[in-house]
Amino acid sequence: MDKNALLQHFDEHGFVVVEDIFDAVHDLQPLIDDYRLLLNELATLWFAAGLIPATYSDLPFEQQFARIITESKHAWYQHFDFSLPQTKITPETPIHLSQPIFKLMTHPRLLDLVEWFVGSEILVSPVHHVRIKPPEKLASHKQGESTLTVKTEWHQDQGVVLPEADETNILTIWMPIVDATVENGCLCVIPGTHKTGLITHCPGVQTHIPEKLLPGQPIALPMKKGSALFMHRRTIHSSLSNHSSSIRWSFDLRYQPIGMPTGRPDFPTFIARSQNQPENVVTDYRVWQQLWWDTRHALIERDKPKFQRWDSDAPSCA
Ligand SMILES: O=C(O)CCC(=O)C(=O)O
Ligand SMILES: [Fe+2]
Repeated sequence: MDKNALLQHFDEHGFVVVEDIFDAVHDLQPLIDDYRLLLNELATLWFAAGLIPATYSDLPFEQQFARIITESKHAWYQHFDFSLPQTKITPETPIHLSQPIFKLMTHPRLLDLVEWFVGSEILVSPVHHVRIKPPEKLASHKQGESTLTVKTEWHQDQGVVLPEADETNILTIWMPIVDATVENGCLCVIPGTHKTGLITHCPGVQTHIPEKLLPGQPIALPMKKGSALFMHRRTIHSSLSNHSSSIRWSFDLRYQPIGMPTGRPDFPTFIARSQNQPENVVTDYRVWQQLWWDTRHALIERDKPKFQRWDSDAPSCA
């Protein structure tokens, strides 16, 4: 798709999928290997501590992953994420800040595309996650673990940051690390909803838009590994449950112009590309790592930092 067609699709529908951005061998395999290593390190520790019955190292990676996380008697998810949780941060809160993740976030082909939407001054927003969804049939007793490990309710990404960022052009990028299908829990979007305003979200286990307030017909968006979804901050979206027998995992990133609020002021940002201040572009993943470690330290002493704008008194949430 050329630039004009791509931007036109985005303006009209509020999202666009671009295929073959990431090469399976050069771009995604190092990331998968990084997570395989992490999984094996954790499995060894958890097995020794009696938290899992086996390390399952003879299984293919995605099945090993599914078995370990669904059998773990342990809060497993935060060990894999590259962002901090929104509550209860301690000096031991795990966060996985690896070079392959940094390389993904600063991938030149991805940033070339991001530049079309955000402009040449590109800041990496701290609202980013790995989502690891075990098969629902294995995972039913673990639903409370994290909202990032189960199906996602309807929302607008603008609805899960603070109002300070309402005018910030925050672009969501979502990319699957395995082919995302209707069976394993791909994303769903309601085309054109970026043209509506911000809709009331209700608090709950997940901050969500109640079904009765959904304007329009959703479509499922199956996507190939190597592709990425570019999505407007007001496009309403959700994801399906994972009914397959393997994990469905994905990364979601956010980019925005430098100098605008992120909507999560307690979390760190870095400059990924800039013509105006090239000297401030972060190219070493250890700088990014240190930013998050410093943030974790700063948040230990604090009461719960504020991330949500909604309260449950809204009439439509009743
Ligand atoms: O992967 C999912 O389940 C939801 C992703 C999402 O909501 C996002 O990336 O903004
Ligand atoms: Fe989202």
